[in-house]
Amino acid sequence: MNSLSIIIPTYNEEENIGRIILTLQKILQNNSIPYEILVMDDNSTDNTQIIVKDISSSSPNIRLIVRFKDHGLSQSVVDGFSRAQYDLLIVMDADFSHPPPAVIELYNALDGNDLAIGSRYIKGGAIENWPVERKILSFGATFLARLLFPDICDPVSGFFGFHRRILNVARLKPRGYKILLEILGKNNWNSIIELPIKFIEREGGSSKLNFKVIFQYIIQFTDIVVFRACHRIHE
Ligand SMILES: Nc1nc2c(ncn2[C@@H]2O[C@H](COP(=O)(O)OP(=O)(O)O)[C@@H](O)[C@H]2O)c(=O)[nH]1
Ligand SMILES: [Mg+2]
Repeated sequence: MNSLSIIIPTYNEEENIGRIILTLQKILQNNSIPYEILVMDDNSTDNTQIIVKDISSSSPNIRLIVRFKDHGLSQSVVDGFSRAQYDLLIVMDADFSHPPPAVIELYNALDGNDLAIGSRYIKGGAIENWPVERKILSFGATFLARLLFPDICDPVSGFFGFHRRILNVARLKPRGYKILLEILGKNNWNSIIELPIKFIEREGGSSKLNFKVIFQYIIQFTDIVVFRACHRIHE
């Protein structure tokens, strides 16, 4: 069995982080998958760090990494890629929007594929409990991304896995929330699979999405277009 590193970015997730780690531990143990979980925390001001430290004191494969500078979701995730030990990497949110059992499906799908995406927009996927403004924003972001990757239904999902071999960290300019698009746009990969997931809006804590993040997405999109024009990357 290949070992798996799961990367979870957090900022003030005290209502979710303990439960999501325990849920993942159970699922991974039941499936006999060797793993580590990296919690990439941007120096949360709530009890997130205390909760993770408490769990990691008895489980060394749960690792808390507190980041004091260059805060941001994508920056934290890319930092996690460098700190993770294993060759299979999965990124997911802390807030239960990404169904934990689907981690096993992504893991299995990486046997034979470079990348596996937990997809909200492929047949069978869904989004639950999003207000209409949020749906419109996501539609706009996905529409833009599909101009680059017309064959991928959800190129901006926050729930995905890949093999380290496809990653060239030096090329990435992490900003905003859509780190998957950055990976798709700036790395060479061949095979990709999308698996339907039901994205469920968080119940505990609050979303950190704001206008800055939306603006960062436009900059990121432009940067990827320029990068691809200069580097002749092919899917
Ligand atoms: N490290 C880090 N994690 C973040 C940051 N912003 C959001 N997150 C985490 O990224 C995940 C998704 O964030 P969320 O606010 O739920 O975004 P939404 O689902 O798009 O509304 C959650 O696990 C958050 O705790 C950040 O600036 N730094
Ligand atoms: Mg969320």
